Amino acid sequence: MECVFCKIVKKEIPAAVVYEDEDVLAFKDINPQAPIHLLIIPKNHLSSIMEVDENNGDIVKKIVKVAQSLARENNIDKKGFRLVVNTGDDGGQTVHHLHFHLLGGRFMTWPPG
Ligand code: DGP
Repeated sequence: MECVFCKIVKKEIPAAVVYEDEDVLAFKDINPQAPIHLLIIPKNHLSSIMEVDENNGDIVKKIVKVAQSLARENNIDKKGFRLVVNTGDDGGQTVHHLHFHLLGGRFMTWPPG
């Protein structure tokens, strides 16, 4: 079965898109864990952060820039936010297409569960 985030990229399933360019897509998480919970993904399929290397690493810089501008747009840049990349089973990754969670709008506790 095809990756659910690839399907969102191809507009085969709907998502509340908040940012899009030729390489990056950002949309609202379907199961928000904070008042602001966005997912920022590369359009090209990478299974996890473990697949980032010198050939495709520019995408991470782009995603960080998108995260910064979405944080500003949502007025959480000054108060703070969390940018999270769950990786693998122990990391709690359930969708195997690299994604950065941008969470904000409430105080985040530490350590995470
Ligand atoms: P993770 O556990 O880090 O792999 O996070 C996957 C996130 O993806 C989880 O918070 C729920 C979200 N998600 C899963 N399927 C969909 C979907 O079809 N649409 C949207 N918008 N989010 C999804």
